Amino acid sequence: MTRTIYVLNGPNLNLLGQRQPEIYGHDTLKTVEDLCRANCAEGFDIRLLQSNHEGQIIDWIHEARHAACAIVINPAAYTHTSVAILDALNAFEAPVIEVHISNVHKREAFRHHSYVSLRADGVIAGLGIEGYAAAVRRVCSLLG
Ligand code: DHK
Repeated sequence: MTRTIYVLNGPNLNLLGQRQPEIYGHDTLKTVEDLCRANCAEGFDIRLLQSNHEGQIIDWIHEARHAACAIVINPAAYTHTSVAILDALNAFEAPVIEVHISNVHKREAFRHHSYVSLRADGVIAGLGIEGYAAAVRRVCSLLG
């Protein structure tokens, strides 16, 4: 049976490829989806989702409790603000990998803290969209 990796994306990532390309690059979320799928091992698939709404992301994390074998999440700005997303991830019992397209540590001080990192099994920042591919590969190797 195919195992599904949820690839969750937070606010403004629907504009990937259009907003601040000097920071986030020119590729779109569709390219991210294709890249993630191409990096899945046999027996795995991905479900890529994006929302600008915190509650929707929390609902998807709850859904993932019974529907996903792992979560790859770029919470975008919610990384730095959302105790609620952290709490939802703490109720998810399989691997969680946190991804940031940009190197958040090289940017404003408010981006240096992540609530999600308190739960994440791995954190990737600054690899551009290749960070998603690395996260998917890591999940597949962790879960065999
Ligand atoms: C994306 C965002 O939208 C920012 O709010 C984060 C993250 C960084 C990224 O690099 O993917 O601070």
